[in-house]
Amino acid sequence: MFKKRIAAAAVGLLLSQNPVMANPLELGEGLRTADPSAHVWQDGRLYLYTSHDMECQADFHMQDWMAFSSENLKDWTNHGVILSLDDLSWADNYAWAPDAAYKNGKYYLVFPAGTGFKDRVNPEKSTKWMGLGIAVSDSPTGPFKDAIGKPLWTEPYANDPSLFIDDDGTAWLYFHGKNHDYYVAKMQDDMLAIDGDLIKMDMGGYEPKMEGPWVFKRGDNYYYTMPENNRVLTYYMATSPTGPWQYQGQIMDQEHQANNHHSIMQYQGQWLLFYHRWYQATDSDCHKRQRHSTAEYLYFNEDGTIQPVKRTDSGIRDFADKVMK
Ligand code: FUB
Repeated sequence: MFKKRIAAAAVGLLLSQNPVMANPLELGEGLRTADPSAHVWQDGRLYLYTSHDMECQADFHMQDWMAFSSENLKDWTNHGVILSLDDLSWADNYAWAPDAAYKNGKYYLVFPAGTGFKDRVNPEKSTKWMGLGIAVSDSPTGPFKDAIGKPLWTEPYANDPSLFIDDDGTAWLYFHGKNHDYYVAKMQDDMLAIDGDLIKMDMGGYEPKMEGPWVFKRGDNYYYTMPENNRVLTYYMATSPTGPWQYQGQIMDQEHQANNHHSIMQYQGQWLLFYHRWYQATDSDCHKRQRHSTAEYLYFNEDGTIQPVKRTDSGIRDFADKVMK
């Protein structure tokens, strides 16, 4: 495992020298990443925590999680694999969308993982289960260690965590599950368990199917954003991290009848949307669309609502000139 991590990091470091600066992000040639979760930490760099798709994967049987960082959003450092299913005693599949947080002087990676098999032809035969784990490190790029050696809970099924630290230091854990999509858990201060029960949120009467929630705060407004029906990025607003939420509509439309997964954050005063796109891979034997991390600028209206974002090829390639002048 150690050798695998070093090799992945070394290959990525070499490939991150590529001068092309556009979508998809130049995270490493031949590397398929998805579900980018972006954060800026104390050192002023922007960190991306991603899922890691296997080359030409037939289903989402991913094995590990990766991290990347950049200062100018043009030159990316590949920090390699930061946690793998091999490091877990309780899951052997579905290394899906991670998120990260900094609290108590430590970095936390919250991640979904699971067991069993999803039978897409005969769903009644499926044995797939997923839960959320919490890993900790003194470094933003790991290696991360499973902090409790088990999932945070086993029921209900949970996937796609979003860990939001509020201004008062409270950590809120949002996720998507089966029929439990609009719940949030308050984390204990030590981040090793949830504090109390899952809290059902008031979504203002509109609760469509969704994946990958992402929560952030801007001014006095909280934003609950998500790929509605797994495809179209939409959002709600509230004045508290637990709602009541008010639906606001679309941020980004769908592409290719395929999933999207995103994060929204502010870096150097500029708001950014990180997400993934399905590109026809030209450097691959399977000649099918594979997922790659991408980014766009994101803007707000005066009333705090979000302006719709279009997918572009140029992405944030002029970030250094435009924002860092
Ligand atoms: O990457 C695996 C899964 O696909 C994620 O958990 C979902 O959000 C979708 O992006």
